[in-house]
Amino acid sequence: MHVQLIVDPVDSGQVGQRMGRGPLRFRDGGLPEALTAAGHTVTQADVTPGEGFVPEPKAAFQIHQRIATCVRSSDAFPLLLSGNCNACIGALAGLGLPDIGVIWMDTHGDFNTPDTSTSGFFDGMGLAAAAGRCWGAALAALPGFVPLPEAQIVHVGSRDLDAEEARLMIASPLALVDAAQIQRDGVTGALGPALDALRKRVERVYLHLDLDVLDASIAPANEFDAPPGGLSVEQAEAVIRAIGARFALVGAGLASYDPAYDPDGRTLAAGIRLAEAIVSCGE
Ligand SMILES: [Mn+2]
Repeated sequence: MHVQLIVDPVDSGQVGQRMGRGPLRFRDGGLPEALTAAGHTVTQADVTPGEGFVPEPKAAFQIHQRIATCVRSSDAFPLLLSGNCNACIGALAGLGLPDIGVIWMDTHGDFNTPDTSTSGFFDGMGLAAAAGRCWGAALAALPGFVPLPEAQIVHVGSRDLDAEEARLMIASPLALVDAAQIQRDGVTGALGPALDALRKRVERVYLHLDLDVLDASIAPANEFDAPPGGLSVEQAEAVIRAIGARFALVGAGLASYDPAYDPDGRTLAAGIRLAEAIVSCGE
């Protein structure tokens, strides 16, 4: 497999801070070497927002456009390393596929809108924006971007949804397979029916992996204290295998990793292992 690592070291419009350090840690901490040792060829592209004072949403839309250009200009498998989850929008725009499914592995919903967010955290709206629920005018100006039909989304591993966000997700046609379901029924039992239903709609999928879907006792990802009951690395691998068994995986992203919360490198090692599993399932 030929892999294009797209390195987006940005968190909330800031370069190389907090979760923006995660992509650099993966890049410099062994991910390219691990993929090469597994027999893949790896090229790398770096993206950053524009110079000068850039408001946070504008920085995000600039990044989306640059990621989309990277994806579009290469036939390699795009593996996006990003500080924020909303960078997925750039990858989807670059792929430019209206009939793509998205598997979104995340403790959080990322399904707030400006009208439901109590924190004001822009990145808590990433999946809602990808689905066209907000930021419509800015996204309409992003070449290649098509709002993602919500019936083509499977959200996996949630254990910390905001109340209003949860109401939106439950009312949406997206499939919601939370961490408690996975711990109760296993990956195959909990996730299999949702993936089978998605397979009736689409053949190709993009996988978004927020590292905080893993249990913090195994792999601490960032400062947002995730409740217990998260996925093990083996369960996350089983999710990836279940996807690979059904779909053509056309791209993936790892996000929300702040190395400051990972002093002994357990999350780094887990992320590298999961990236290897992802690439081995790539189209
Ligand atoms: Mn997220």
